[in-house]
Order: sequence, then C-alpha cells, then structure tokens
Amino acid sequence: MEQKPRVGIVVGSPNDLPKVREATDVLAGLGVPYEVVVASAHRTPEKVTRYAAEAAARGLEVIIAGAGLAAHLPGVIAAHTTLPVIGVPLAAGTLGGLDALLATVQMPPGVPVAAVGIDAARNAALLAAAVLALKDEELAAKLKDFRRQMAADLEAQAARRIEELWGGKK
Ligand code: RP5
Repeated sequence: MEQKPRVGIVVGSPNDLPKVREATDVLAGLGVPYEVVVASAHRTPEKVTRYAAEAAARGLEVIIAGAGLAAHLPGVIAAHTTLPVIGVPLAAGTLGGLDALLATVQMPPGVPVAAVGIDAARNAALLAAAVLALKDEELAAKLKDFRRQMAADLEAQAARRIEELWGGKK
C-alpha cells in the first residue's frame, strides 16, 4: 500500500520540476513519503490556497515550496497553514535567483518561511527530514548515518586529491 505523503513539495511552474528532483531523491533515500504538486501563487492562486489550507488535515507535516522570479509561493502557502514551510528560491530569470531569494526570505513578522539557498532543494529536503525526525527516531538515526557517510566521503575525497597533487612528496 502506498504511504500517505508527509512532505508536500509545491513548485510554481512545470518548468521548476527538474529543480526539485534532488529533494525527492533525498526524501526517497530516507524513506520519507512525499508528493509533488504544481501550483502558482499568481496563475493558479485558488489551487495554492486550497492546497495549503487542507495540507495539515491531509496528514502533511512539512511543505517545501520552490518558485522563481517574484517568488510569492512559499509566503502564500505559509499564510494559509501553520505547518512549517521551507522556501526554495529558484534561479529562473535575468536576476539569477536573487529576486526569488529576497521574496522568499523577507517575510513579514508573524508568517515565517524557512528559506534555503538559491536552487538548494537538497537542503530543503534535509531540513524537512530534520523537522520530521524530531518525533521519528528511525528517521533521526538515518539522518545521523547520512551525516557520517557525508563526512567519510569528504575525507576519502580529500585524501585522494591530496595524493594526486602532492603524492610522493612529504
Ligand atoms: C514562477 O515564475 C515559477 O516558479 C517559475 O520559476 C517562474 C517562471 O515561470 P514559467 O514562465 O517558467 O512558467 O512563478
């Protein structure tokens, strides 16, 4: 039986979908069920409102919202739910994502959005998993393993690179 999604991933355009692929890869790797939805704060505003308003009752626990340009999507979602909303500003236009970064991070007091870096969908997924792990010991253990593996990979990569550049010379 398919598991109910715990994380909702919303993007503002079908063109944004490839950019959240790395978020779904992370969540799948951690065994966190998710769903992906396209809804635009400007072009399909009723869909966004309905999705956000119904999210908690549907069992979602965290929402990741990615949008480019005047990225109002994370903020509008946050306006309609008290679930944690993680905004991913996407590089979609001439300003390289700086426009979306500022729109995502500069929320008015009272309606927070946790903004990650431009195009940082992977970090958004890890942050979403960290929120879920507060009440999920199995997931918390998987996140610790992920960190251990990341550190081991970095050490191995550093050793290889140092050997390549200075191998033989002491
Ligand atoms: C935003 O406008 C979307 O999130 C997208 O990143 C950007 C451009 O939209 P498209 O013209 O690619 O549909 O709403």
